[in-house]
Amino acid sequence: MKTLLNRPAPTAPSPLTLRRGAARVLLDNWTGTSTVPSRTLYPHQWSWDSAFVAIGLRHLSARRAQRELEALLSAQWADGRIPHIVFNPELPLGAYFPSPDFWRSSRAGRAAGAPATPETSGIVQPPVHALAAWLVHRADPELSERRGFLARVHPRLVAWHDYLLSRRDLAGEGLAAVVHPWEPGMDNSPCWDRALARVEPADTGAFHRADLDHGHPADRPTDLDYGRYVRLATDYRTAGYDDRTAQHHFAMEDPAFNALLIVSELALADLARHLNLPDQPHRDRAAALTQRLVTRLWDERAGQFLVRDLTTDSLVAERSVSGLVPLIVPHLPQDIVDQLHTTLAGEHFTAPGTRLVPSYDLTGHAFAATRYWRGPAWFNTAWLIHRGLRTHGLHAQAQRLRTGILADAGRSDFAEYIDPITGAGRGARQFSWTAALTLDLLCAPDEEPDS
Ligand code: 2M8
Repeated sequence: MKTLLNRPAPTAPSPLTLRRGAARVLLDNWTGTSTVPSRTLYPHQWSWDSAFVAIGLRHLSARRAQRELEALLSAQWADGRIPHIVFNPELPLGAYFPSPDFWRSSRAGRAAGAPATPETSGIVQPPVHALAAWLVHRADPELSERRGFLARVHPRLVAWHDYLLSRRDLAGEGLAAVVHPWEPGMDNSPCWDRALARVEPADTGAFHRADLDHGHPADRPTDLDYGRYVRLATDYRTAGYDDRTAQHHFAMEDPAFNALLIVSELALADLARHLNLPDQPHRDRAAALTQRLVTRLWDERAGQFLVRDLTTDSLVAERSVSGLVPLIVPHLPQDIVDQLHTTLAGEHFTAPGTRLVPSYDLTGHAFAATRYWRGPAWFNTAWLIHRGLRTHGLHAQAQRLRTGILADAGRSDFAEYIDPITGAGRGARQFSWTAALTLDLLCAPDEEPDS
């Protein structure tokens, strides 16, 4: 297998062509109030997609980027959760599965605080939003001030983090837990396999997988996976989406999810300072979370973070990109930064076909080059790791990754993900976060991450 070092530098279209192409994707995927991840596969608004989209959109229109986040936050539940999907009521139910009539948020989730409208899902996704809000503000502080953007989003983002650190601290150990494989955003990662094996799948004949109308079955999760996703979501719905009473049969502490919470907590500190509110509580919280992340999820032998399964209270011995994303946390111990860097550059994550980071260990028993989060390399995790490398002063490595991201985005028509062996684009094309994060790398090449 070729290594990162002897692979020739990828070529990218000119920055202007790339920039125009990325802007076109974001314009085409804008619905009037927010951006869909893909017109075909994902025709509603997704939570962490919107945060990534806002980070890119700010370079085209800071106003639109603000509206993207505001639209998402307007669907926030009274308990603080930001739902992972906000449904567009104008689309037919069959446009995506699970549809609004599956989640039934306004009825089933009423006691937990779901809004009467719009209809949403009942689960969450990684908390990238405060980071996005701060970056969007910085793109045009004057507009932000004039529209009262930060003052309006700040309390909602605080409520969101409060939800994660109270209702979702299922172990009582100071980290947020995810209760469905869709929550960490890495749906069919091998990290969930053992925990999912304990879940009785729902009858796959009882639902129609709209994803297979657009995506190739060889790329997508299997029917068995879907049976289990549906079972877990159905059980949560039956419990009224109420974390105080729900019995969670899937409960995991995910490194990337919690790392993003830390970075977003630091962004909240910046927001608070700007609004003349106390910022120290946010910094204290970020410090406590960082300490818990290290204590509970760092694995010295693996040289990376691992997922913790709360049912067995043990670390899951699978290497996924989620365990490298914490590089984005500014105040990690230096030896951990060094080891993460070594792991990133080693055999598990150095792919022959791309400079992007595979979603799962290339040498792992469950590696599958085209199947979604079981191997393919994704642009959002590459962007996060790029930011992490810069955070820790690893500028040459960041620059290499940046070149790779731009080249792959351009030649794949902004694909959803890349086959790490062949380098071929896979999944949806004109995918929004690929375009948005490409735009961000082109337009903010020197923006220093806060620390
Ligand atoms: C994928 O997840 C959805 C379910 O939420 C799906 O497979 O239908 C994941 O890649 C997730 O991270 C992403 O937010 C979503 C929309 O792009 O698609």
